[in-house]
Amino acid sequence: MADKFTIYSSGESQWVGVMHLALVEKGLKKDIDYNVKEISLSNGDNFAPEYIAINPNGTVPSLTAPSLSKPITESADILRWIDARGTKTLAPEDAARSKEILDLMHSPSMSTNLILFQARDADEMAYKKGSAWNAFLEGRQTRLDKELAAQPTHPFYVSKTAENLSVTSLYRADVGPTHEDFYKMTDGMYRTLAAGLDKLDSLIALPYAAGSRVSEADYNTVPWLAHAMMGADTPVADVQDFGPLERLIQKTVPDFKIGSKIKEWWSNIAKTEAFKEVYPVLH
Ligand SMILES: N[C@@H](CCC(=O)N[C@@H](CS)C(=O)NCC(=O)O)C(=O)O
Repeated sequence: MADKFTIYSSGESQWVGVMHLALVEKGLKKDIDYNVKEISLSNGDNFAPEYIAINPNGTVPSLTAPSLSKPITESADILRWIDARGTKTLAPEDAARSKEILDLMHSPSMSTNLILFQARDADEMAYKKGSAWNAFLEGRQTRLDKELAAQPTHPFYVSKTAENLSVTSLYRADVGPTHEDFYKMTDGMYRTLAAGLDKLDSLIALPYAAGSRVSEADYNTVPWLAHAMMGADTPVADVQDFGPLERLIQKTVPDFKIGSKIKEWWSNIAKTEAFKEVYPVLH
């Protein structure tokens, strides 16, 4: 194929799911239509100078192609580039609704990092410290420290190392009074997350997120929810079990429930071939 492209992906990433759902939907095949470069987030390979040259945010996914003058570094843009190849299928019926859904799912206040890394009390903090997320943060820190030592004034490494250390240092400290502000902040963030999920419920059109056919609105939302459910310790094969995520949020917002439209939509989208291929389990 003339324009064989390269995707930068990671088994540890949520947002690569947008791209993988689109690749399956469009019938594009690994090694034939595109090559895959796997980036380890837990080793901080996304912070390697060679990768920062491709994606200055140090995030996955990214996509490069001979026809592109520069890499595409946002999952929503990657989906659209993939969708433009061949028959267009992922454009939303209701563009305004779809835009609102995309803006919500990608907004910083909905970041699933809250669920993965933060804590609201000493028990949660102790649990997180004993979890794989601690090793994940330390792996990144080791890599960032190394890259910063090699390039001490590089703006990306200066800010990213400080940002990661602000969380890593809470994991390194004994659980105690130093964590109180973190707990309060986290509690407030769960309130915002609950409100965001209520908003998502109000935005969902049925049967699919933006109307009667599957579109980019679905494929930018599935990875968020699958990752949030996994982060809430839902057994990964229990794709339809919202209980653990609801209970996690109810600790801050006692009457919180995942909305009925989200539940119906999830059940619909989970029956599609692309969902089944990319999400045999939650991740
Ligand atoms: N807005 C970006 C977000 C990408 C993103 O944050 N990816 C995460 C993995 S899901 C990442 O690479 N994180 C590494 C980091 O922030 O250091 C997109 O949608 O592509």
